[in-house]
Amino acid sequence: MVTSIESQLLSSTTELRAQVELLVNSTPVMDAHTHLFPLEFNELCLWGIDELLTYHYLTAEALRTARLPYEQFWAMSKMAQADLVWKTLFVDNTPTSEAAQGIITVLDVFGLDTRATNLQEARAFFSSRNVAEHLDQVFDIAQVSGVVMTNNPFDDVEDQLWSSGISVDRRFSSSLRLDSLVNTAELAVSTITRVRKFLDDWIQRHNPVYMALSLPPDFNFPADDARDRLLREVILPTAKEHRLALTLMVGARRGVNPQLREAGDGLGRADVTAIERLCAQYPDVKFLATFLSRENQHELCIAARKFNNLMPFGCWWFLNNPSIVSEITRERFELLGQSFIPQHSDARVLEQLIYKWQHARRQIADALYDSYKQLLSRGRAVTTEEISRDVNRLFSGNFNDWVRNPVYPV
Ligand code: FIX
Ligand code: ZN
Repeated sequence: MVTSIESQLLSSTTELRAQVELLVNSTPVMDAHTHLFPLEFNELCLWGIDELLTYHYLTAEALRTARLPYEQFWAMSKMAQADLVWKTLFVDNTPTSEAAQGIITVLDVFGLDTRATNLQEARAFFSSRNVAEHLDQVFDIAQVSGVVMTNNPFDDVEDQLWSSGISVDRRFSSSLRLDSLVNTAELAVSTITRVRKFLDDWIQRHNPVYMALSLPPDFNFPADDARDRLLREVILPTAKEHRLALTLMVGARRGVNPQLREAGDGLGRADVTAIERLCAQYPDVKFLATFLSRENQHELCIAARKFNNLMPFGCWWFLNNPSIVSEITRERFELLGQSFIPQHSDARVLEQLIYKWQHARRQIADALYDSYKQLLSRGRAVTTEEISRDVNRLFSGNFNDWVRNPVYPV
């Protein structure tokens, strides 16, 4: 018997809310940008309470309150640093920040004491884990089907690991990160040819899902500088030739306070028209773009409306706070329908997948529910199948389609 469409329509807001929550919380997500590595990458695979607490988001916060010089903090062992962060942010103060609440979410998921006065219980728990099983469980809890790594082709440690013939966990896709190439000074013409050959080989060997580059707020295109030349003569031709999307992460101001090391970067408002010009000049390259400044978010949506080779993704780094994620996600639904990638985790430590996705799903579910409720009030109800289609598109479909298919069918 065929059920009529009317009988499937979610015309009660209670039922609608329940279906949205169910689907948003149970649909697997493809995490488009992380700094995670699989177990095969040995010490590059970070997990456990000491890594979680020494995450740069938290060291920056702890060092605002803890009364000790930066150098003294960096001279401490990782465990001593983690103890200090715990005492400062979780014992002596209330962990209200997003990064601190993330730790609470992780501890709670594993049934650990969120009000502990020290890290004894948490350390005992994590060291009792079988790492491979733990990794599976984290992916399972976070409902993450796969993650994209950030691979630096010029990193010796990574290079040695790749060369040792490891077979990488299939849930981890590689990406070709080009920051160290772009940050090197002038390149001679002969070097350009060599670099192209080097990238071609790397791509052939490691099959990345995209090429990526982070850019400062003053990024301009076109420009009379070495970066422009690299883009035109190396990066964009390579993207075209290998049919690889190019991910641009714009607005990071590196080393604003170098004493804070990895935690010392800041942000700045960028010029979205530079990305528009790239999209216009390279219509056969697909761009994924994320901007770090809150002030650039609306402009990015409008640029994406003008160029269908531009895919906005994620609420990056300093934007990854519930209030801002909520605002940006709602703005994107209003301007782009479902043609964007709402979030990526940027996780560096395995268990961050749990909190970053749990917190993001909360905001995405609320924004999606409000959109459907508004639609209902205007005279159109949705079905469970439609919600499922939309969530799948947002959580994996848009990304998979973007990185697998060229702009125009050939
Ligand atoms: O450039 C990037 O990929 C940034 O995400 C990182 O550099 C940054 O340190 C980070 O972890 C942000 O979440
Ligand atoms: Zn990142």
